[in-house]
Amino acid sequence: MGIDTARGPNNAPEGHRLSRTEAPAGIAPGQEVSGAEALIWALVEEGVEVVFGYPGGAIMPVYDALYRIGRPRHVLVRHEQGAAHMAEGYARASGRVGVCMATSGPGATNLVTGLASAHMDSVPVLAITGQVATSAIGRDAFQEADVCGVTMPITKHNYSVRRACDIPSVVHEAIYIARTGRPGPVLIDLPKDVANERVRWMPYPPPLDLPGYRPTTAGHPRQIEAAARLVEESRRPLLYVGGGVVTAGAGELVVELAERAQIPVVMTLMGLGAVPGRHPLSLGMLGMHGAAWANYAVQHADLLIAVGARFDDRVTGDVTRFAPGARKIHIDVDPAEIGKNVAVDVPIVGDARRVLEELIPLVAPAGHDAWLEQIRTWQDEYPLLYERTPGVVAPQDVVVALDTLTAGEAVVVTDVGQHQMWVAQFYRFQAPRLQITSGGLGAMGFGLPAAIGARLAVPDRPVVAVVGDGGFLMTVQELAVAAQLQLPLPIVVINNGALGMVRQWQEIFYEGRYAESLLPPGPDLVAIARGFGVPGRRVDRPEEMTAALAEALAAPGPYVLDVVVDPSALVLPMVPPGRAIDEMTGVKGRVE
Ligand SMILES: Cc1ncc(C[n+]2csc(CCOP(=O)(O)OP(=O)(O)O)c2C)c(N)n1
Repeated sequence: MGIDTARGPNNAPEGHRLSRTEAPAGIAPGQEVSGAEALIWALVEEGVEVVFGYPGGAIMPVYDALYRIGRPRHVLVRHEQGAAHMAEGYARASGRVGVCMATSGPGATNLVTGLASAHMDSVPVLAITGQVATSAIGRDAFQEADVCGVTMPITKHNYSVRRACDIPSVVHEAIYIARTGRPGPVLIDLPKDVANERVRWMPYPPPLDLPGYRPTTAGHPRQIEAAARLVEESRRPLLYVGGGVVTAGAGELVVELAERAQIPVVMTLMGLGAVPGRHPLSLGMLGMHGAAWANYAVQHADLLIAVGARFDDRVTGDVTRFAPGARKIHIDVDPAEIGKNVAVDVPIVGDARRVLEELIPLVAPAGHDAWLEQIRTWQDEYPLLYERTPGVVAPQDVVVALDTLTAGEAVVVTDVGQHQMWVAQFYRFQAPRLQITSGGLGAMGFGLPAAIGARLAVPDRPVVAVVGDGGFLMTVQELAVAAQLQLPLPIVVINNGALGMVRQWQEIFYEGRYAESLLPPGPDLVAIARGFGVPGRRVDRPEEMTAALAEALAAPGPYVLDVVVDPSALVLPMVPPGRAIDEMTGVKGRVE
């Protein structure tokens, strides 16, 4: 399977359109339209292919316009949280802006989790919400909620539209802001009377006038030179790569730099796949559940080159003891990230791709044999280990089998919990945008809807959802969407009968007091799937697991594989809270 990691026009800093194909114009300047129609035409002009949404009173004019114009494609979700996560999944898989839509009040507030998740992981999402009529705003009208107020801290920007004539430029700006600089979610709140107001359609696209918004994309040349000098002086350099590299389409350049100067690479959860997991210089994930060798490499490095990473606490552990002997270069498009958690020696604000393009020619080819040899010793001495109980499926084995069957080239969308970390540890993602997960927010219920969004975004790649039995039930109703659209989508439930990650913390830090983390037996997930018209199978024997997984992967439509796994399995190693990242427990696959 060939994976095209090239950066499409949507994700380039210049240009305004979302899709590679020019949207055919269906409307002429001067034509009279309603505000709702203007909104839909603007989406069409922007090349929006699909909108995930759910109708209701305040947004009915928009749905009526959508019905009459017949574009973009609309996917009716079964809960607005699903719409936001589908838009996220669509955006994360494709790099294009994902669009979701909901009515005012409860519809809009149901989007909040997905918007917060997109905000934390810098995912370009456009949310369109209906609002009560302007005359009713502030009067506690039926289904009124101050959505701009509610989403202020979890969106990159939001708009309350008051005049229909502003709608095309608001849509154009909103999409531009969502996908440029450090991407993020943008919300447009549209009162019902504004949606009904009549206006004349103007030439599209309207000019962009954003004096207060000019993301810096080119790094400072002197800082880039200083970085190159640090690389040359260093004997134990390490690249620390985050989701910003995936967003910037800079994975191949990181590989180029790594190979040129023989620099090993550790990745954050969000950065996985930026460098192929099977590449000899890839050390996999660092941090709380990172491999021991990756964390040791960080703590022994004399230079840390952070690219599109934000020194998150799950990565650094005790931040005052993170990479203590390393000088630090930090490349990030968002100036607010520089120095936020860790003091750096060379800060470079800019787009990771542009900065690396400038940096690479300044770095002389080099080898670091002793350093790489030291890391290989750690890899031999402290491999990723886990225990197997005879007759019981080890959850890690499910991920290893998935990795083998798909050669690390599937889009794997996870929910949140232990299974998410096992996928991060044992699935060796071969390309950017294959790993899709709610990293920063860690929102349970993300997996199934995000996988549906991803499935629609990249129809020619295998997409697999891996979810826990807890999180699966949080958004299980979206199975109806997968069934309705007959999406080829294997859903692998790692069923440990528990809220596994909570249970794990309770086992290690709360002396085994499993307060409300053990799920009562049932429900029958295969029967639930059948109720949605989705076939499925339960498997609990190790010798049957791989064949059952292969069957699920080959299914022509959605398929639920309920894998009953060892309930006592732990995600190890683990950095206990407050410790430095080389103070791991469970390096040998069990808690000592
Ligand atoms: C919406 C939400 N509520 C609560 C949590 C806290 N939480 C993190 S992991 C986890 C357990 C997840 O259990 P399950 O989905 O069965 O996956 P497992 O850990 O067993 O793989 C919980 C409750 C969360 N991350 N998100």
